[in-house]
Amino acid sequence: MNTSTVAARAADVQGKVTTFDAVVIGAGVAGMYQLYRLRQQGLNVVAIEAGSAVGGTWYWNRYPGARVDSQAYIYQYWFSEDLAKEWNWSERFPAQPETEAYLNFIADRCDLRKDIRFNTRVVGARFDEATNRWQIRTDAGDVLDTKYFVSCAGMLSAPLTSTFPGQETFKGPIFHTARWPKEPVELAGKRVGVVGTGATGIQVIQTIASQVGHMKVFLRTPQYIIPMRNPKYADSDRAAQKQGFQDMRKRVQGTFAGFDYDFAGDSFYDMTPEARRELMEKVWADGSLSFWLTLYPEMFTDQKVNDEVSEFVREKMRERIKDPVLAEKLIPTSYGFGTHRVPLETQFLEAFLRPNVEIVDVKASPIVCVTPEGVKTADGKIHELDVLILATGFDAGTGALTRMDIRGRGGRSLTEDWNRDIRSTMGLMVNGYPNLFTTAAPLAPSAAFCNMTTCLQQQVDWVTDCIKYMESHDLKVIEPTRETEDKWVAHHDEIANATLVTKTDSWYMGSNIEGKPRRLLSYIGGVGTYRQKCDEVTASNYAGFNLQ
Ligand code: NA7
Repeated sequence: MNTSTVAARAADVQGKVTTFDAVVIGAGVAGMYQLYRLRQQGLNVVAIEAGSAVGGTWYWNRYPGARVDSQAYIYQYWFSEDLAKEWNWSERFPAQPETEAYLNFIADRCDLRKDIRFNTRVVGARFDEATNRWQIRTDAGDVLDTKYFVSCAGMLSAPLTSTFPGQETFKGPIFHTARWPKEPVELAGKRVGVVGTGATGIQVIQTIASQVGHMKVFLRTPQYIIPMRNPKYADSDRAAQKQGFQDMRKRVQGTFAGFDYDFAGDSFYDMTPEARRELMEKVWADGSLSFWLTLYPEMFTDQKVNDEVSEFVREKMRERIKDPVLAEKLIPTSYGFGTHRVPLETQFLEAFLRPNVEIVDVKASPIVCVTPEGVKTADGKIHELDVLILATGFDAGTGALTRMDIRGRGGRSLTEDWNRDIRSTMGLMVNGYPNLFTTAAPLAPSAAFCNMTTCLQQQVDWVTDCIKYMESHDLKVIEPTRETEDKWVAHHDEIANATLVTKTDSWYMGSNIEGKPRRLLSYIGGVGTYRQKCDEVTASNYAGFNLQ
């Protein structure tokens, strides 16, 4: 052991050292389930959670209008039919408080909280090659010594809170949407600025437009949108969902994006323009992400197909925005429909018809800084505000892990590795980091092209099976070989680079972060295909992985 390792270990053990079989980061959808599954296996496991309660995304993102874009009956756990039968969703796309309440219900019923350390953040972790164990450091100064280290830290959990210089000088409050306070925020009558019109900004803007005094929306890139159809559920709907639990559980596992709907098998080129129009109208009327994820697979790869669908959506948007100047600002033309996340919305465009809502075109005149009075744009103008809302997004996929100091073999740093090149083996493990399992990490569908609950549960199940195998075979270490990882990265890139998604700038490509290596974060080969590939690895007793 060299001197720096000795020093690092000595520093590590200043806090209290506790030994575990497995440490899970996060108590959101994935972390809660991972804790449950490993505990069920008889392992001594703890989950570390930065928030004061369970929920992950649904704990942090409590901004006005926060709502899930997956239908409630597929945004749930599948491990217990009894629990599913007890829970009653109120509507098709529930708002944040209801989803958070559901996750609390699961935590209660599975008695999860006793094994979760809340208000605690993992700050670093080091793999000790002498013992084949991880030492994980928390901001409480404690050290957790563990064989297995499972990250359920989330894909969109590292918010970009310090977006602009001068934020600290602003006289009013600044809220990033993913750090929205639990206490009510008074917006009535206030001059409110909103930066960002992604899925989050859209939900905020459409919700607060009628409450605020005046709103300035700092808009850089307009979005294709789909109007959400969100009926309340009747008892008969809920009964049918409960009845269909097992079928639905199977169904979501095999579709392209982990939803219940899938491509219908219609090929664009086999259909007449009239038939295509009819299909688009029909799917559009569903008011869900099915318009994005079921029309034609070619929409993601073929410019002509994408152009036709994009124009259809633009036409739908133009019907709602008659003013040509406003239409030009709000309707996208510079990229294709569906080449990054498509938000569902409710009266979002209509918010801009209100006299108290104004667009500041920050493509033409970018934001330079925040001043005590408000936001300064490149044209020299200061936009005076009382409250500033940042819906500016996340360091997606990698940020949750690279913001920690994770050290693998030879002290190598995951932050440095991923700052150079974002790689993983099926999004589940990384060569050089033995016994570290990652959910919602790059190069798996769970990084963006999936109904998250489907993919997170599949990944947790894979990790759980792998750990079970390790324990039953008395193994100490598992790690994908470099060659296996190279093959997965090449496979991922081949599929990704054949799509139009890689041509559009967004967090999907990491391009919202300056200097982030460009690679599609999400595996786009389909959830069903991905599951099959993961299952093959399990069935082969982890061929392509070093086991000791
Ligand atoms: P997104 O989708 O990354 O959106 C961030 C928005 O913030 C987007 O409109 C950005 O414009 C805008 N932005 C970011 N920085 C700036 C600056 N400097 N100036 C102007 N505008 C800026 O984050 P969301 O939270 O909406 O959604 C993330 C995911 O959460 C979503 O996809 C769902 O899966 C749930 P840009 O497009 O970069 O021009």
